[in-house]
Amino acid sequence: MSAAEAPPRPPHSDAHITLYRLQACPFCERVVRRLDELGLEYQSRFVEPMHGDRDAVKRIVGARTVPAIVDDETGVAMAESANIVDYLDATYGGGE
Ligand SMILES: N[C@@H](CCC(=O)N[C@@H](CS)C(=O)NCC(=O)O)C(=O)O
Repeated sequence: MSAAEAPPRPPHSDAHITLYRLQACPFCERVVRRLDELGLEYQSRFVEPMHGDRDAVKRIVGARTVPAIVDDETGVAMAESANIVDYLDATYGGGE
């Protein structure tokens, strides 16, 4: 099927964002709140509680802290809740 024949994909309706997070992590909840406010679907990946056991996250985003996100639609991978919220607003916030 060519791209022209493909069914239209509603903007940002697929879970192309992966959120690396921990239970009861206030920084993660901040990102979750913004994802919800923006109506973005996302997949949660709960990471190892021990910081030293988070090599997979380190490989993907360059840091072991959570939250971290990977956005397959834009190719962005990043950590730091404030930066993630800014990124989500800039990318999906509709210019508000
Ligand atoms: N400045 C970071 C702080 C994130 C943070 O401290 N996350 C905790 C979990 S709530 C963590 O990953 N701690 C392990 C570590 O600091 O290496 C942010 O805003 O995202």
